[in-house]
Amino acid sequence: MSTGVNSSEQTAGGAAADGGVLTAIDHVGIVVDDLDAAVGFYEQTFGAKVVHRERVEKDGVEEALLAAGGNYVQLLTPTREDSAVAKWLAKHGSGLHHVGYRVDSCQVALDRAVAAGVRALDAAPRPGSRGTTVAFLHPKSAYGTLIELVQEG
Ligand code: V0V
Ligand code: CO
Repeated sequence: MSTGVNSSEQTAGGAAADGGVLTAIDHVGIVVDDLDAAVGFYEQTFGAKVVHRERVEKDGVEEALLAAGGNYVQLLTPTREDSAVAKWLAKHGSGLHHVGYRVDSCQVALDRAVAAGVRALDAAPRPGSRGTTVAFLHPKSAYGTLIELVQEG
């Protein structure tokens, strides 16, 4: 029986019993050319607080994570010229780059997306920032949005 869209009831496989595998928006990823200036903008304009900063070598990014309720704004700037975000920044300038959806199991969500015909950018879940486990899905198979599946821990 359906328990409503806000139910957190879960199946053994990690999927929400009634609402699929996406449990929340974890973060919006915004690529910027000047990380400190962008952090200053969020602090001064909204009183937002930086809760985490990290360099993620695999992705070639430096990140500042700001809290927005139980979700995050992830400001990203490239740390090397050959990184995905450096390429994107050169092409588009600063702007919204990806959406991170929270899932209970990155593996379950990834398997489900791949089974549905979506092109994965990561063959298997891998480390993201702040100790998360993540996998990316190609924007060309997801209505023009780069999707990141984010599992805590
Ligand atoms: C590229 N395209 C995008 C896009 N990036 N469309 C929507 N959103 C984006 N972010 C489009 C682009 O306009 C082209 O379309 C096409 O895809 C091919 O793009 P490209 O410029 O040739 O770039 P590629 O193919 O070399 O690389 C694009 C992908 C790459 C998405 C494959 O960025 C990637 O592997 N991303 C996953 C890793 C990542 O983004 N890491 C940074 C965040 P047209 O012009 O052909 O129509 S790290 C992070 O968030 C972490 C660690 C975390 O949260 O924990
Ligand atoms: Co992200």
